[in-house]
Formats: sequence, structure tokens, C-alpha cells
Amino acid sequence: MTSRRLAVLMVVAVCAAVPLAARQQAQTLPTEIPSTFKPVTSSFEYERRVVMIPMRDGVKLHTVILVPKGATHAPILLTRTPYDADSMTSHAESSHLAPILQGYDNATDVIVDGGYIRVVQDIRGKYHSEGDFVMNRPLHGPLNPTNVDESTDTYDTIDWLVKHVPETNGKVGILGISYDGFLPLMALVHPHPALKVDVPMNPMVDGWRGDDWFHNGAFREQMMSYIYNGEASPSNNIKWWLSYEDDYDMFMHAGSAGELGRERGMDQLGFWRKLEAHPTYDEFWQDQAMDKILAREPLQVPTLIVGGLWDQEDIYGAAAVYKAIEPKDTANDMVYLAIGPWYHGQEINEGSALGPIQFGSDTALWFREHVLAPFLAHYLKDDAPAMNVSPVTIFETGTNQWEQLKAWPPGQAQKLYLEPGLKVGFNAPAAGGEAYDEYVSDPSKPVPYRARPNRYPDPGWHTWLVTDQREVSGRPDVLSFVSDPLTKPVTISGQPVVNLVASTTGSDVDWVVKVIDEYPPQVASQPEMGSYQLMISADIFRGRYRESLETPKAITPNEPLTYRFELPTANHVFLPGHRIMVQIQSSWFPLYDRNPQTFVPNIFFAKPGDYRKATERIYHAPGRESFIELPVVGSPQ
Ligand code: PG9
Repeated sequence: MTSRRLAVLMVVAVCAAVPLAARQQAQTLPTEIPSTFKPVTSSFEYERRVVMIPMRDGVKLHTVILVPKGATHAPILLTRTPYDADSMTSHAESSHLAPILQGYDNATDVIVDGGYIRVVQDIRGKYHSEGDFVMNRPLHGPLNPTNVDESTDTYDTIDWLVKHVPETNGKVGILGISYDGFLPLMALVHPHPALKVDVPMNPMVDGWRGDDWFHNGAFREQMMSYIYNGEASPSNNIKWWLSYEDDYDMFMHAGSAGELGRERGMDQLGFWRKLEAHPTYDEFWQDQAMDKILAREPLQVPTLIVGGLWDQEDIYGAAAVYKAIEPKDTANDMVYLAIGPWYHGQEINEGSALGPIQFGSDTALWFREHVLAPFLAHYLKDDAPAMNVSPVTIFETGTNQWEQLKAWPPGQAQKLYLEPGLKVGFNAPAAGGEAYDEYVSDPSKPVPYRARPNRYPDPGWHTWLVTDQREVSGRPDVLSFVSDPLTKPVTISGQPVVNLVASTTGSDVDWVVKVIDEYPPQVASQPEMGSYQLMISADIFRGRYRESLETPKAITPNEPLTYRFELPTANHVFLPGHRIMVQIQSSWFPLYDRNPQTFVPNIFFAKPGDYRKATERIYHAPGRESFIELPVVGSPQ
């Protein structure tokens, strides 16, 4: 007998031995998993409702509503996000609210202790919401022909919430950080009457002037992975990949940002195509700049704008919106500003230090307890508890103290001149000294913006703005002008303005200018701070935009020309014994793409042969003074 025939006979024999009923039961052994399981959450201290809220065009937005058990007349705190409402409300498996909210994205103590109803919603086109995603979806108008935008979506959401959440008192506040901080700014355009308070934190305001995509025309190419992850799929599950441990190598090997995008198929992504098509400050950027938009809107909702002095992502937005809308606040009771010594979003985390810079107290907790919580309670709670929040609350670095002010900034421009001998001082350079200092900027060896290896967003990303600039100050392509040790404090409060008189042998150039606090050679209380070079305010400016941000122009080689641009907000005291330093270089790589230093129509598409060495001269002679207008409080030295 073959082994096959033997096997068949054995099966027949087994079947004959097992009763028919038992055989039928075995065939239908049911799954133990119910088709729908209903968790019994009666012991939970909150109720989780997940709803699809309909917008005016029929699109439904996925919304998580967390209602504290027993809540009645509770206000709602809403965050709208492209970052996944489910995961933002599921940081732990817990019957308690705090653990599930405890993450980078929630001011958990304020929300939970305040007894708020927490609502987090996916914006259209992201994660579990329906509809089309458009990066920073512009308002209905020339850039958006549809009748829906983030303003109408917020309106429709609030309208639904106040009608369908019976536990609410009908008052809604919106808050969020970064992209989630841009969305509260959108909520201020034709706001819903139930929107009683608005808290944009580290908001993304102008993608070209100084927030996520460009700074003064220089492209932040390390953000390419963000664009890739955010637009390749609705739920960010198609991921950017690494080919190098160091982004420096990756971007150097690619050449231009456009070339790297092409290699990785980014031409398929709508926002990438828009970026490549709009490298200048044209209407595409101007028309969606939130400070410009809000300057035209009436003030209707009390707004607390929150910013960070060392915000590595959106350092421009908070100050820009404040400047745009504060002049309309004639009674000084609608627009509030709070600025702390923080990286992007640190105000809802631990805030007693940033890298090695110690603040002597948890500044983030202080802000939440003394500014954010009372501000929200005052405008949202039924009994409207009084609040003692000043129009401006700002942390002064150097002295490490909070200031509560009626208006801001108090600083008056004082010129800090670059001088021969790599000096800076408050007196204009005298005749007879060297007219300039110079360096060779070589695009094949760009200056790293922080220690290598690095990539976006590794842990060092959050603290890079406070890294020790000695790392680069010894390079031959970096100039460091420095004051004598100060004999009395110099306080600055506001935005420094760069006024550089400079020439290049190329036909395009980038200028990176840093105002630095150089610590004394030895610091007894913290030895690692001896001679530390701490950036207080710094930015990059792409030379082709010297005359017009909208229309780039080739630079005439070897001609000393004036470059003027603003640096980010500072509120700092340079203490006695410290020195003020101004550092200048022509690349900040790979955070910013390299300027080929040869004028090409669009740097995204620069070719390898366009990248050329150039000699950059910084002038400091009578009639050709380079200086930084420092916003000095009181008199300098
Ligand atoms: N800085 C991030 C971002 C905001 C807006 C657009 C793109 C990126 C963020 O943290 O959300």
C-alpha cells in the first residue's frame, strides 16, 4: 500500500469514530472576540466620546471629546491638529485624565486641574478626518477657491460642540502649539460667538519670513522630512528614510534641496511643488501670512500670544502677530503676550533649564500657574475669577526674572558698531583703522549650524539655539567681533536690527549674524559655562533679497552694499564681566540650504557648478559702518 492510500484510510477511520454532532461543533468553534466590545468604563474619571463633526461642505472631522465625570457648566478647551487627535488623547491606558493627556501636546495640569472638557480634532485630510489636506490651508480667497478653510472649520466645530455637549457652559477656548498654534490664529477670523479666548502658542505665522520653511529667503531644508511625512499619506505612515547618520552628509551629497526632493519622489507632494514654485516672498506667502491677515481683522476675542526666546522652529510668529494686532488694542485688555526662555513648546513641559542654561526656577510651570491657568479661567469659567495677568509677561534672561509690563518692547535702538581689530562698541569706528575684515565662504565646506552628526528632529534639535558658539568661532570662515568685558549691565529688550555693509566676490550670498553673550572665562557656580558663547538672537538673510523680498536680484560683485534685517526677539541682560559678541558667517548648514554664491533664478534647482567659493568682506570704516541696532533699555555702558 502506498503511504498516500494509508493516510486516506486513516482519515476515514477517524471520522467514523467521532460522532457527527461533535464534528459539526468543532467546525464552528466560535471566535472568542466579540464583534464589538463595549469597554466598561464606569469607574473612569472621564467619558471619552469620539464623534465625526460635520462641516458646512459635508466633510466630517474626527473629534475626541473628553468630559470629566460629573462636569456641569464646564468650559471647553479645543485643540485642532494635523498630529493625530487619537494619539494626543491616548498617552497612556488609564482611567484618569492626566496620564492620557500627559504628553508633548497638552498643557495637562491646566486642562485637568481646571476641570475643562478637552476636545482634540483632526483637521481636514489628516488621520481620521475626511476631506483634503492642504499645508497651512489658506483662507478662502485667491489661494483657496473652496468655501472652507480652517476658520470655517473651527466655527462649525465650535457651533456643533456648544449644541451637542450638554455638560458645557457654552464657552470655548482654543489653544495649541506651532501648527496647532497657527490654527487658533485662523479661529480669530470671523470667530464663533462662543469662542471666548484664544491662545496661539509658538504659532506658525509666516513660512517665508522666519518660521518653519524659510528665514529671510533661506530654505530650511531639514524640514523636508516633515513635509514628506506629513504629505505622503494622511496618517503620516509613509516615512522619510535615512541614508546617512548625519544630515550634513545627506544634503551635501544631494547638492540642492530640489535635487534631493526629486530623488525621493517629492514632486508628487502638493506642498513641495508649491515650495519649489515660490522661493521668493511673492503673493503666495504674503497672502497667507497670519500677522498681515489679522492686522485687517477687528479684535473680538481676548488673545494670549505665547512665544519662546529660543524657539528653534517658529521664532518669528509670536512677536509678529503681537506687533500686528496690539496697536488695535486701545484699552489694553484684548491682546496679551507671554514670552519665556523656551525651546519650541517648552512652556508645557519642564522649564528650569534649556541645555546648560539654568533659569533658577521652573519657568514653564510658573507660566502655566500664573499666566495660562488664570487667563483661561477668567474668560471661560462661569464665575469669571479675577486675574492678575499683565498685558505683557516676559522672562528676562541673564538676570532670570519675570517682568510684567503694560507694553512692549521698551528698548530703544542703540548702535553697536563693528570695529577694526574684531571689536564691537557703542562708538562709531574712527578713521585710520582697517576698513574691513574678510573670510572665504566655501559651499563645499559649509559651517555646521550645530555639532555633527545631527539630524532633524533628534534630541539636540530642541536646544541647538543655545549651543556653545565656540564650536564654530575658531573657523576661518567665521568672524567674531567682541566687546571688552562689560563694567555694567547692558539690557536689551526687543528685536535687534542688523545693518551690515558688506561685499562679496560672488553674485549671491547669505549672511548669518549672531548676537552672543560671551560668559567670563570662569564661572564659579557653573564651571562648564566659562567663556561660553550663548546666542541671544541670530538669523540668516539671503543677499539676493537685499532690495526686495519679492524680486531677487544678483549682487554686484565686490561692491560694498548695505544689508538690513531684523533678528528675533531678545530680552536679555549682558552682565558685568561678560562680553557682547557679534559673529558673522555665510552658511548655517544643513538647517539652511547652501547659497551657491552664484546668482541662479531658483536655488532649489542650483547645479553643482553653480556652487563657488567667494570672499566676503565686512566693512567697519567711517561712511561704511556696520552695526547692530540693539534695543537697549536705559543707557549702554
Ligand atoms: N513647527 C511645526 C510646523 C508648524 C507649521 C507648519 C509646519 C511645521 C510644528 O511643530 O507644528
